[in-house]
Amino acid sequence: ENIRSVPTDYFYLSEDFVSALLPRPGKFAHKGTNGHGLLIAGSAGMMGAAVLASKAAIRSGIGLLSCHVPAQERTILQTTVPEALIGVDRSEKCFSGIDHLDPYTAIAIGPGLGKAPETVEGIKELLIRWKGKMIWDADGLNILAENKYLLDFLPENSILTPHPKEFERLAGKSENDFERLNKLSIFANHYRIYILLKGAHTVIASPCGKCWFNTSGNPGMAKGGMGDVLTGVLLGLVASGVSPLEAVLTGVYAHGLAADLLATEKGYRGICAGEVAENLGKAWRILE
Ligand code: NPW
Ligand code: AMP
Ligand code: MG
Repeated sequence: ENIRSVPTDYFYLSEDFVSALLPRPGKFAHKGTNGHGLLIAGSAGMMGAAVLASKAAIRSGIGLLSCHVPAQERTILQTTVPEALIGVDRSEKCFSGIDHLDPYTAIAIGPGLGKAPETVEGIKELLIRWKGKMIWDADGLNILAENKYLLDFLPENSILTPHPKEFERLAGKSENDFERLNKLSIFANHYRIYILLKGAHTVIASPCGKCWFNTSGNPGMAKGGMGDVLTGVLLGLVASGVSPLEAVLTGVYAHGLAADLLATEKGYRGICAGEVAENLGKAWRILE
């Protein structure tokens, strides 16, 4: 009886609804008007996560993408994602902080980041200085979960993308799906954020008490790196000027749709995260 609840409306995402929501690029758009996203991701041994998120971001409408990576790992990204600009950290092996934030229209942080003490300090400093659009995933979320007071510093309308384990770290254990769903709405409402509980039917909770269940995606996505791709999609959308609400609804659906289209060619077993990122264009083509 000590569990609060917030009034919540539940919806399913349909292709028509998502397609109608997706803003069309303007004819006179150029890379300067399409936003400049910053991805803070990767650490020694987990640079794949940064590569996957970058590949997805550059296929989701962003004008420019900068990746902030540990100094000794820069070549991996520079060679696999030539479209991305690279900024290097003072630390050789992990994120420890970033000097200039002015050029960016949105920041995504977390995939493959690790939880080194200097990374935790870097995140604390970032949260004090950055009040703009943000997407949080993976170790970014795990660091928030281990330092819960930081949640109060999240910019309003930030997007958090936990899988069930990451959500448990943030919000504690749930007895059942109903309790988990209720906690999700409370979390979104309390911190004034969008929070996506990833899974076979990803749930998107908004700060104003609405929840959407995604209908795209397939079991072939139950593989490492799929969530890192979603982070890139969301960065691409938000950095290019799509509102956080429209970005979460269209991004989650498009991510699943790209995997569905790929599965029709290669089967559930045959698809992988990198190919989903590369296949995003087919999903955008349908939705645009
Ligand atoms: P179990 O086993 O059921 O108790 P972690 P991670 C649970 C990076 N990556 N439903 C499940 O727990 C990420 O970006 C790098 C229910 C599972 O064992 C992170 O920075 C890659 N439970 C870092 O690795 C590619 C679910 O969570 C546990 C669930 C660690 O991220 C891979 C794992 O969660 C990866 O993306 C579900 N739907 N999903 C690279 N190539 O560089 C997950 N669980 O301990 O947070 O580890 O998600 O692998
Ligand atoms: P992560 O655990 O962070 O790598 O994220 C996994 C991604 O794959 C999320 O976007 C999930 O919604 C998606 N996913 C995982 N398993 C399934 C499934 N069985 N059906 C549909 N989507 C899935
Ligand atoms: Mg993940």
